[in-house]
Amino acid sequence: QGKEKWLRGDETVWRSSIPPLHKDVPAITKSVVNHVHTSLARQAYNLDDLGAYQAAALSVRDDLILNWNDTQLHYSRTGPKRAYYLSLEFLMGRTLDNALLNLGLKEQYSDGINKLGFNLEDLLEQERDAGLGNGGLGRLAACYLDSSASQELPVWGYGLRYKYGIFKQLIGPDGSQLEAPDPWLEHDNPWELPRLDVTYEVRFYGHAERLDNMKALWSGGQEVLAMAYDVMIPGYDTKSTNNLRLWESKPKRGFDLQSFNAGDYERAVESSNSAAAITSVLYPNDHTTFGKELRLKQQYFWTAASLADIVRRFKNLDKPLTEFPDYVAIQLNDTHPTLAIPELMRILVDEEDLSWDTAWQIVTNTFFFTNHTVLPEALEKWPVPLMENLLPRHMQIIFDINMIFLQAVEKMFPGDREKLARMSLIEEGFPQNIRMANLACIGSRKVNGVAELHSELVRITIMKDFVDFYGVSKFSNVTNGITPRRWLDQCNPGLSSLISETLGIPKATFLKDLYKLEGLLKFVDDPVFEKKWAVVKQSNKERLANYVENILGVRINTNAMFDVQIKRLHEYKRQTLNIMGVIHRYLTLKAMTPEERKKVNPKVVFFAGKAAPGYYIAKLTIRLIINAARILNADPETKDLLSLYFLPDYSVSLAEVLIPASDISQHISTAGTEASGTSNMKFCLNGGLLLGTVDGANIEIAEEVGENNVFFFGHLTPAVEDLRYQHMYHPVPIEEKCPALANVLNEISAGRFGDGGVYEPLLNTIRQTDYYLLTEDFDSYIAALKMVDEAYQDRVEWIKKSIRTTAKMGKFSSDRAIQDYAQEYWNIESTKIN
Ligand code: T68
Repeated sequence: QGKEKWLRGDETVWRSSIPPLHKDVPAITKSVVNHVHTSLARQAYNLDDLGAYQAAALSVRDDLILNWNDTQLHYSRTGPKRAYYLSLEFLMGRTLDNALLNLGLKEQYSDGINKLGFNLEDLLEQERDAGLGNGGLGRLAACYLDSSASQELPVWGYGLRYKYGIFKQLIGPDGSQLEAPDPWLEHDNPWELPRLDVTYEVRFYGHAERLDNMKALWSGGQEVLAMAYDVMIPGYDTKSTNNLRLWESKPKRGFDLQSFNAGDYERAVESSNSAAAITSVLYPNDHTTFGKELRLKQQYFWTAASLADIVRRFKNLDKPLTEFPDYVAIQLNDTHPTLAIPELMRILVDEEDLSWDTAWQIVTNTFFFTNHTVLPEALEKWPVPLMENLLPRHMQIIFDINMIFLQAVEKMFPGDREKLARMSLIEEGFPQNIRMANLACIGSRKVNGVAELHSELVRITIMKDFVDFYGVSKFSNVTNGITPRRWLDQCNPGLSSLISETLGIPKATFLKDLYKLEGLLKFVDDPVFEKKWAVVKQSNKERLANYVENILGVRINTNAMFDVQIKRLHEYKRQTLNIMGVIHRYLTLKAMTPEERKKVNPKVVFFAGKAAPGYYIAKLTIRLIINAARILNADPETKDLLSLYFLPDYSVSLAEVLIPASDISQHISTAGTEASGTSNMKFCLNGGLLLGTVDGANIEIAEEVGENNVFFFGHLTPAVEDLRYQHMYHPVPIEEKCPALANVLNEISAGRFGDGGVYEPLLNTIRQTDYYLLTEDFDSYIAALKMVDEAYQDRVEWIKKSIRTTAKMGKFSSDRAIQDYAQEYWNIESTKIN
């Protein structure tokens, strides 16, 4: 280094010509105006907010690119071990605000934009969310990228560049969810760099011919092209800027000229259409698998392109392949990228001519696997005939891995046929299925869950046999985290400033070391501080009220308690429990005298979240919420005391408005079903209290903040199995088991919230098997809600709880989580970029 020969031309000319970063207001306005004129071909007289946003974004992008260049050059020169985060979902949300905060340029841009006659906050609203994910799993990936860059760790993300992200949710006249496409790239995306020169060919179908030494030759079939788009990921308060590489599918050749010339246009474009289809849309299902060929195509397309890219980068280091795991760690975000395991085997054995055993040694030292759920319906399985047809070579490799593995199992547990059947990569049946979690487990060095309870459930349920075989040390825990840059400073600047001013430290100090928030505990009893704390919450409630007024046209009472449940709609998350609780509250209010009502705390209940388009019961739940809201919000006797809103089209950006405004939020899954949850952490970081079950990360939050600062209810995990058994084999009528809930169901049936018949299928899930145990938890849920009401009456004590909660959120920074992965799993180190 330093002594290297300069590659091209005059080094001093090159170096002195690199543009500077835009750090002061004059440089910023100059750069923005430059982009208005030259990139957009517009001028002051015809510039609107969208154009001004685009010019500002292009200007910020210039800075990101310079930092990105330096970071990537540094890593290519020094060749450190790198980690790769393979995720089918990256739920990034908006970028401009985050980039400005991470670069430390927000104030300067705000001033500059003002000078040009615009308002930065308005421009920020012009940006579309990058919604390339369903929920927690995808947002977690985005938080981890922010933390990796902020901690100056050499980590790249790999994913797909879907043309359409998560669908846009509309509400029909009858209150039901409708879906529309999400054309998020319509206005061009300034945050990505198309890499026309970074392409790989990916094969599907064809024929695999076995050769000697467990090798094979895979040929024929269809080939498509993967082209890279790079998304810059700026670290906070550092030059370090990482990369998220997203693949787009393209036809290898434009179209089939022969058919075209023969006049068969349809046929000519057919294959190019089928290539483009691979990355056209994000599958909107969380927690269910359908075995659809296009989804498997997505998974292979993405893992094949990513691995080809990773192997090529490794080869630039000029090291023997046996050292691959010393330079590369690959984290599998759920089982979606599990095909990377047989794909790396294929590359090493078939293309690089390594022995099977050497290759397997490399593979099992490279991969790490994160599980995000123990729900049986969410565990990925692929039909053998589908795999055989689409990826014939991978099917052979999976069979070979399985054969060798089962021999080892048989050796350790001779004669245990049932164990063998459970551990096999192949589930018997018609057709046979491939168990992706089993493959991910045996192909990885370590397996982790996402919260303590969940990791324990992984060990004692879905991975029990594997724990017996490998020993428990392969199975550990990394509790999820969230980035405090977006989920405190960006979404709640008022609170962030108050904390900084109170602790007497710059924001950067606690945004980089969230444990610093503990300093707030000293001020819990300071009435002046408490007052300021309450003022911030109040202004966030006003901001939400303005948002609601904008989209629903109604003004909500910001003196009421704000109660929020926002997450994907799912039976296990029990939005139904919440809505039944709301209706119960309504019926109770109706039965009160006006005198009694005067003592009641006003409350506004918010829901938001999308249902998978094919998930009938979840969609019915939305419909019930919306139709109940229509009745409640129009009832003159009660509407000032209880109102209900379903905010459509939940997104990262909407979460950023809702979370800081919440007094209490609900995380009420049946015990043992929510692996972690991450919005629970976001609410608490913003001083919202938590009403929840003893599940997922709720437990660890309570450990941190103390049980007297959270509202827990419901049965515990060990009881759940037993209760379900009782419901199956010794059912007790709901009228006996839980009269309060029975009454609510009857009112719905009777048509109090519109045609009762519509809701029967939903109500019957509760009346019949009640798999998620609403009848078991309803009474204690209502009791917990009552405790929340009582606690809210003592506003000063509530504020103290709120401060204590925020103060103890240090553990839940994704910086802590990513350091766990870096040290305990990947073995990578931070480096300063100059
Ligand atoms: C979530 N999982 C967990 N899955 O439910 C949540 N699944 O408890 C946890 O906090 C979070 O992951 C992060 O660990 C999901 O969000 C999906 O979205 C999903 C998508 C496709 C297929 C299966």
